[in-house]
Amino acid sequence: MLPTDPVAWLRSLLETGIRTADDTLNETVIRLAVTGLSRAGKTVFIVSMLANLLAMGRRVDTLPALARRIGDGARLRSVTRAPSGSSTVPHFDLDAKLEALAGREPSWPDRTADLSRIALTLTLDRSHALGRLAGPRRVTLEVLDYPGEWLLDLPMLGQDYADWSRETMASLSHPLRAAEAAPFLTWLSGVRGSDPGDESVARRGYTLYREALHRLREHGLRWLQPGRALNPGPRGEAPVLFFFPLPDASDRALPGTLAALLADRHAAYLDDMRREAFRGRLDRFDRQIVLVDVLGALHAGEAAFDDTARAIGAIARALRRDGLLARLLGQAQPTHLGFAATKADHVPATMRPALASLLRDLLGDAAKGEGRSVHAVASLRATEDVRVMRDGRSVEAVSGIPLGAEKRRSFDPGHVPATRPGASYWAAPPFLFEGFRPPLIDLHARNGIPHIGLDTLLADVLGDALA
Ligand SMILES: Nc1nc2c(ncn2[C@@H]2O[C@H](COP(=O)(O)OP(=O)(O)OP(=O)(O)O)[C@@H](O)[C@H]2O)c(=O)[nH]1
Ligand SMILES: [Mg+2]
Repeated sequence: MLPTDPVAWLRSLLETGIRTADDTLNETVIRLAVTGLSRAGKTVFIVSMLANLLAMGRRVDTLPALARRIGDGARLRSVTRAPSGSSTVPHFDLDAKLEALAGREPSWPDRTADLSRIALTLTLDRSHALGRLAGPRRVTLEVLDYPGEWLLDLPMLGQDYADWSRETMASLSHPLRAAEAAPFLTWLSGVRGSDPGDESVARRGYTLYREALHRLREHGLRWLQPGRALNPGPRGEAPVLFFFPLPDASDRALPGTLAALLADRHAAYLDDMRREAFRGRLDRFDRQIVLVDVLGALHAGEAAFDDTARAIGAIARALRRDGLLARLLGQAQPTHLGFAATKADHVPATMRPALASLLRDLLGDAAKGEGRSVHAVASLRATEDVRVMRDGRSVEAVSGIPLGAEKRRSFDPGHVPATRPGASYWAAPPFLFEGFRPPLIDLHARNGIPHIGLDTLLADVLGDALA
């Protein structure tokens, strides 16, 4: 049959040919960064994504939207674990995490303490005749996991010590922060930047400041810098960390003073982070997924919610094409950026569109544009949707086994606002957020892992590279 539009046909044939030649020469590598503040759900997301991709390779229909996306242009032959080669980054131990989740007493993964990496290889049959001659295509998907606390070091890269001190002292004046940081602030009132640069003073101030950060994290606050004070990583608490903000930090501290000592430490910390944590690791990625625990923040109250909103705003700005990362590290902007509110199984299906909409509202312009999408997901669905009575009316709710309990219970979590909530929302009874026991999954998750919306998110972020 003759093509109806020969020019378009010729163009598509040429494009196919070019793509095929490209694919033949290159085994494609996709680097996917899964980022998010601490406890956002990164590790669980990675476990679920990998287990579900491996199950999809075994023909289990566990990621239908992604399978549909791939089915149009190519067919998935297999999904296997790629050898870790000579990577210097520690290996992400998927098996150990799956064993813990699939155990008799299923348990969630521990807090992540260091960067780790894992890769899968997807082998795809080409759908078009020209491509089939060239044989199957191999796409290696590389994923990095790391402690969420480190992400907030990103906005620090754009500030000097005086700027950072000013900003940090201003946020410590917020009542909740001031109360939790009281021992540090009281001690600080007896200290001047012009005091001699004494190591033991630096150490004492750092210890008190770090303790304040730990208490604030327990309150659900997320704007906590520097990240390594909370999670020092495998190298431990090195002296480069021993700094804290000063109320009278200035751009021109005299040599030998405490202010100069702390400014030097701060500069060395940023330098170390650029070299060790970001360059060559978090900076060279093609695709990015940003996870946000919006529901946990709603539950933690207005101060924690505002804090999370501020943190994700700063991170989204850093990730812009002209943003901080690009300027500081010469990094190319990822082509696809997916934002997701996690743990969406804590609310019934009818509320999930509002959850995605709330995240979209918090992100503003960062979520707009080509290749950007916003979702509500549960990486590991621990609940079912049910109906309960509220004020004499039947309403949708969820049911699951609370952590530490044996029996399933129903929860009516409350309302999720579709846009950033105002004073009346915070005055109403708080949003209920209970930890649930992970669901029972088969050993090694051979049949995949129950989730909500992971397939749509992956189709948006990775689909074009696999189709
Ligand atoms: N019900 C439910 N809980 C989840 C889900 N994902 C994460 N969680 C909960 O959130 C906690 C944190 O998840 P992680 O994946 O460990 O979070 P993280 O972002 O890796 O945290 P850090 O390593 O501390 O930065 C888990 O221990 C679970 O209690 C989900 O899909 N459903
Ligand atoms: Mg983690």
